[in-house]
Amino acid sequence: MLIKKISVLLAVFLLLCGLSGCSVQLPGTDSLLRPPNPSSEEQSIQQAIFDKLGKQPLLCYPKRGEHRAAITMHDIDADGIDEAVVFFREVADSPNITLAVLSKANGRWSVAGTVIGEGNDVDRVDFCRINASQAGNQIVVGWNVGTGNKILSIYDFLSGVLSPINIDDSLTEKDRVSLSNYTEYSLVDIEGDGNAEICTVILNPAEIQAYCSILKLYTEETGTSFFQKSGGCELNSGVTRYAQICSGYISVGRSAVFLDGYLSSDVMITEIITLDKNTGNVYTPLNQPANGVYVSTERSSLILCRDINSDDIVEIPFSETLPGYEDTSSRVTSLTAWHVFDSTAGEISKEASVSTILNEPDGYMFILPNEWRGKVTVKYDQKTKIMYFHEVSANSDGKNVFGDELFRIAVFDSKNSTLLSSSGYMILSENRNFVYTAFITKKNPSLDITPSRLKLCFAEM
Ligand SMILES: [Ca+2]
Ligand SMILES: [Ca+2]
Ligand SMILES: [Ca+2]
Repeated sequence: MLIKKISVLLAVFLLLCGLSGCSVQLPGTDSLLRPPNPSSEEQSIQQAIFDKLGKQPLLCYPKRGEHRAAITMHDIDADGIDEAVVFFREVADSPNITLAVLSKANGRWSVAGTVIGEGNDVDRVDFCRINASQAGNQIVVGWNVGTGNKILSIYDFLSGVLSPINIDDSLTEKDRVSLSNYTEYSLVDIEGDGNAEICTVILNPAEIQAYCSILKLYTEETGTSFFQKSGGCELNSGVTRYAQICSGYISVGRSAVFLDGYLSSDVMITEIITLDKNTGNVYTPLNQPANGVYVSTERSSLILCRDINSDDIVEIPFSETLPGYEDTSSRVTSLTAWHVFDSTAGEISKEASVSTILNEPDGYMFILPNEWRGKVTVKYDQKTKIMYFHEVSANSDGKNVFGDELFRIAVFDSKNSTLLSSSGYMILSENRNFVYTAFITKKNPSLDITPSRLKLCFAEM
């Protein structure tokens, strides 16, 4: 049990550090990105571009994704030495952005290859092994084009040569365009064959149904590689915008893409995109209109999917009513039960992997031990920022009511925490602004409420 709790906390910690498989895609963060003083290595890279162009490159930063720097170091061709991947404009008002790959030999950087990008800004850049028949990764670049449109490009860097991998040119122009456009994309080995595919998602293009496509790399005998659509399916068109896309597993060895989207400003759903093992087709198991299947993942709390317990399987958060709130609704004091999709049964798992109480206003979560479920409920006082954990009792009608207080979690301003020293509160966690504390009010041996347990169950968000 202790190990499980530690793994849960570790998962939370990794999430806070941004190391989980699911990357939250924040809106444009130009204002947050201050170009740091370039290191001497970065100066050498910029100098190599200057030597090639005869002018100083104006660096561009990817707006979203894992790699937000204008210069990203990555060993693309797997020779053990990092290349530098750089985005820049040659002149300030140029509509074009250049992607350059530089290599280092004998201590000197030089430009190995450049291509003009498809857009006027960089959305994301990723590195992924899409072609398992060769060592190294491909460079996947999402370009912003005008307002709202995004185009995907994939580049090879083989034997020191940078070249785009095209979409099958036997397709019509319209099909090629529709395959390379995206609202979101995710890299996923959906067939589990060791090669990554690219899942592109388009939200309601020109008022038609939202859909996803799986782009797969094919290599001809001549060695020429190209992308073709290997599958796709329709998505929920009620979604107004996406909050997160990530790839992960729905069960051991079975990959999927998880898509969190807003139905309205305060209602979120999750869509799962995976392969139907029987037909080999891509489908959304939670939403199959043709088969009359709709498994609701609607929730009012705007919480995203994640692998909450570090077992590689992604959980979907569901809001549950806590005892005592059956006749009312409260967003702060609801339980979030993290369930997996049971692909054998074709439904959401009956048992939650983990249950949490999320206090979004105060920025923390409390993992409710399974054996406390139904026995413990909470009250929240927004003014004092105190969350009270109570026993659950039943009234004469058999309805759940609040019993005795067991413990409370209080948030103090870190500059004004003198109260703490004499009050019996213990510190659960602290940061620059706040001290998170707990006070055990009543011993309840059957629930095993101890300071060390409260600490294990608590995590800042
Ligand atoms: Ca290399
Ligand atoms: Ca694959
Ligand atoms: Ca999990």
